[in-house]
Amino acid sequence: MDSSKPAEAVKNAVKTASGKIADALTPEVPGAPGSAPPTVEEPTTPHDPLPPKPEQGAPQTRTPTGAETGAPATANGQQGAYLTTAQGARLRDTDHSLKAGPRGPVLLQDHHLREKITHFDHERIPERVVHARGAGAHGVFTAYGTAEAVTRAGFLMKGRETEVFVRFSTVLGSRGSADTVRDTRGFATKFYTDEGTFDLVGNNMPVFFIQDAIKFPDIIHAGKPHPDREIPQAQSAHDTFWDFVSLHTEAQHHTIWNMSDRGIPRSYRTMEGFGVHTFRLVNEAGETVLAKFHWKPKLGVHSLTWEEAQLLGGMDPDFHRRDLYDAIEAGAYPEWELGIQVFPDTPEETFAGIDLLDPTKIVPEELAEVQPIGRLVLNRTPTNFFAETEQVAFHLGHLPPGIDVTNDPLLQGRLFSYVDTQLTRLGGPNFSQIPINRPHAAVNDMLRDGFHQHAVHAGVAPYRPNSLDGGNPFPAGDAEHAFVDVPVGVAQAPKVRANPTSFDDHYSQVRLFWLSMSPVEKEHIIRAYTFELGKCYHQAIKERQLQSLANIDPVLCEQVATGLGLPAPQPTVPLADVTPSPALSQVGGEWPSDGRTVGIVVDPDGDLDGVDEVRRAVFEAGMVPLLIAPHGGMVADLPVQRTFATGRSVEFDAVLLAGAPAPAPDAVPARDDKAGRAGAAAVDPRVLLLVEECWRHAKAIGAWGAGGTVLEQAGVAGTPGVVTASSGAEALTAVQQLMAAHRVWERFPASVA
Ligand code: HDE
Repeated sequence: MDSSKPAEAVKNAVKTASGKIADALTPEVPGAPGSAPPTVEEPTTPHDPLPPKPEQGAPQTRTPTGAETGAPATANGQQGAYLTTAQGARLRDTDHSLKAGPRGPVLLQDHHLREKITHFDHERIPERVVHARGAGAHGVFTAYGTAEAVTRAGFLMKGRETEVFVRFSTVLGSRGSADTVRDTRGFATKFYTDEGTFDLVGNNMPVFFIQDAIKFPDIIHAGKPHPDREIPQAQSAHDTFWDFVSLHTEAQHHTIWNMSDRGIPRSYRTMEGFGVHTFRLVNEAGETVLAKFHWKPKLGVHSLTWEEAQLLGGMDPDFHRRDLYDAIEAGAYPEWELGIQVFPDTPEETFAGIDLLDPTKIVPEELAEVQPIGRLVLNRTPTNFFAETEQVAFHLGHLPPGIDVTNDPLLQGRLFSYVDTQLTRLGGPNFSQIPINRPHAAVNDMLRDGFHQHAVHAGVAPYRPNSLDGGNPFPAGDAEHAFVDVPVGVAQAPKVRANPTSFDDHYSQVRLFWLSMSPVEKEHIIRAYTFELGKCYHQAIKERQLQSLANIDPVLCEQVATGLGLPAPQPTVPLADVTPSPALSQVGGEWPSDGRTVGIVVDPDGDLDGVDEVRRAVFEAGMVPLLIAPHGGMVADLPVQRTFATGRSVEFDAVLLAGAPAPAPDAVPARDDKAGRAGAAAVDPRVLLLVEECWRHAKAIGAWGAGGTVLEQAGVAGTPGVVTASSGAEALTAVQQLMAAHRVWERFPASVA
């Protein structure tokens, strides 16, 4: 049987679904599990495994040494129609242990029972120490060729296409924690180049908490839950975090990024990414430059509001994961441009007075332009989360010829850490042979044996020099594009545990960041500090952090102090005279709305033809329509995705009201707390709540027909970003225009300038 096609039995079962329903489900809202709709009856006719969903990708079937096998990606997993043991013996029963009679004891000889349970007992591996919670996707990187002058890396040559796997993550939380917590996000990219794998292991913030890797355990121990009670999970709003960052003031720059809207992204698709460290690039002629890597999202940088983030933590803890996979499934492929800031490779390793080896500093884009060098498109979701996202192993030392490291002490420590952690996490030294980590370049190392060795090495001489294997493997030279360790000079210096004095400035760029924010972004930062410090138990820690805020900006300090009910201290260092960098603000631009979600409130007695038209128009506009109705299933011919009970405003980027639905039978507080406003209202109170929340989260709202009544009842008609239109098409057009700015910013009145 051809394993790429579903069995006849399944196809026939699908065909029996009513034509009417099948038609109504087209185009489909993303997220259906499985590649074919299930039948009510359990399928019993044997057939090969169903194919993966169309949008699912998998690691290429390469040998452990990087050779293409030509086998389909599905060969990575299961095959054949029948249940077997791990050794391939077909089994007739997996529901009953082998017993001495139906009521007798279980027999030790039951090899199937033992194999099944033993394997299950060992299904878990240690989660990542940091970045445990994440989501990955496959994609392709296409180079513009604009980096050819500065690097010999083959994958950056014009038009070159390279397969990639990207894993996004939060830092602090455990594997099962919520996606929308306030935290830094990881942005790690594995480029499978034909000159060896390149891992760009970055974050969504361009600076880091510490200047030296030796302090990484300290900042992480401070940020993780308290060791006695193991709370709070996945957040920095607690005493140990603020204790550390207020004593260790080089962390203040990264901390203000976390307190800004960058700490609560709307989507992985709306995050910038940064390599953070300065790298050294080397071209064919052996000339070098220093460079910083940037990822720029096509959809612009966009964040949640704090209340949205908190509600989502309960409503949909998988919000970012779902968003990433739904977007790919819907064909709204997440996209970024890779760019570099290029600096001359001078002995001082500074640019415009900024120490390029200090990872707590940025170089403002206004001083060194970010030059685009290629485009990343994520176009396939993983087929198996564990095999791909959990087992992918990144390492800063995975460098292709043309890209080298610098002496940034944070980077240097990371070069040690990543392999070391995989030894425990992935159970031995052969993790690069796991399918997702297999290089797409020929591998001929002299590493042998070890746990989980998949390669079958031939020959007798895994050493150099040798004559017994004919001298193989041979060292490569420039002509063979060997990796170059750039021969940078190392200054004569005493061996010390010390930083250069240029690392001592802990406040000027924090102030630069603050002054670069728009008023509404400043309000959010004040709110975040006030919230987080307000959650701390000890006043001494709050006072100490207020001192840092005073050294950043008096307005910031006073506003937070007011919220905490504490006096605002005076600065202990002179306030830096800095030039703001408008590029740091995420407000003010216009971006495409690809893959955004539009909630459509449906009244079963309302304009259903209009709803159908709008639903299709939303799809055509590259967005995802989610119908919200009083009950699940279908409303006439329309499939319902959310009910007033299951839906919540925070799932939608914009909302359209196609009617004014009367209170549904479950609109009683005893059944649904959200119906708390039940009473005299003619409209279901959950719909009013939805509109109120969308309004205060500054989302675009549109209505037509009876939908206008809802706007009136919610008291928002005629306010900025609220559209009353004569048809669904008109409402959608207006709402989509508003969505380009991400939010209706004028709805947030700012009290600080
Ligand atoms: Fe990491 N980091 N890190 N980190 N990091 C890990 O490696 C470490 C740092 C980053 O999706 C670990 O495989 C040290 C900066 C990402 O699999 C570990 C230091 C930046 C990911 C580790 C840093 C990062 C990690 C844990 C201080 C942004 C997730 C599991 C010098 C530029 C990768 C693992 C993925 C993961 C060590 C600091 C990004 C323990 C010692 C700075 C995106 O090895």
